[in-house]
Amino acid sequence: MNPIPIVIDTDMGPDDWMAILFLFQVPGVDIRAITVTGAGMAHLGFGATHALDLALLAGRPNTPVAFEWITPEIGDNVFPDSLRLQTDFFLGIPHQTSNRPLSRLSAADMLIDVIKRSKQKVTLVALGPLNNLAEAITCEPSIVDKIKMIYIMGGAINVPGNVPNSNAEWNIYIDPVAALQVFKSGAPITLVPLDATNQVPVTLDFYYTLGEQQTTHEAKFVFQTLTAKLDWIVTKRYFFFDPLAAAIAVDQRFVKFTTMHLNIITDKTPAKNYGRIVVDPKGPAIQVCTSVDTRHFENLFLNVLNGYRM
Ligand SMILES: [Ca+2]
Repeated sequence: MNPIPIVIDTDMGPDDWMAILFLFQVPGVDIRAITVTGAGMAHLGFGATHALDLALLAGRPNTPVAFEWITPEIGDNVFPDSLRLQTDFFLGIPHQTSNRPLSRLSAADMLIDVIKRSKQKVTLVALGPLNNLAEAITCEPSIVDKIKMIYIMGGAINVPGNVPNSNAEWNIYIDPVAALQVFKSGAPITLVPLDATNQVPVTLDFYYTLGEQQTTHEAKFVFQTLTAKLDWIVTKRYFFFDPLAAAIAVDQRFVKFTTMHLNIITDKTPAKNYGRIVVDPKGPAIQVCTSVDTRHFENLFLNVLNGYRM
């Protein structure tokens, strides 16, 4: 069987690192490129070079990495600076640095190029704000026909959000206009919202289990990442946001979906609704992950990271 072609679009936060290392370890997956947005967790240059470093760690140093050329106009909706700075410096985790160059293509052009050149339809795993995808689809709408599925970690539907207005979720809130362009593009979309990720907290039990079972470089790096996030784990504030979306992109035996017609509120007033996802019969049909078998996910994540069978 041909390997599944995947492009990861990411804002390179710590849970993105875990998701990326997981995907590199999945048998039968071909990571064609990593495209990095500067609108999310890591500032632009740092995020992109970290992606090269992770590709090196995963033994795929030639994976193309492209980034946005211009820091997007994202207004006031940004992650808190303290989080961004920690992310910029890889949470202080020691690692080998790649000496490979970043692509000469912008992130959007890389998305277009990889999708157009692929013989098979391409799966996109979107782990950050959606401005790269929106730009690619706007510049070259024909790529939509060659997208197998866009798996998006984002949104909060029937649960509270996690941004200052309490109703939206970060990835959508940072650029709701871009997210709505992607929603309306006609590409098939599977959304992994907070409704689903709330079901996969990073528990101390999982942390200790990973501590005992870290046989690969990938598993060791994830353990170090979680160690740096231990205060969040202890206070039950840390979840497998992006790793869940990545896992669903390659294995759907442990989740349930509901198809919903959804819209995104892009009006800035009232502020409490900005970036919120709402059910709207006129909105595009989106496959939404609503239920997760938590234990199955944890085992899958642990096994794949360690190079065991899925
Ligand atoms: Ca992310």
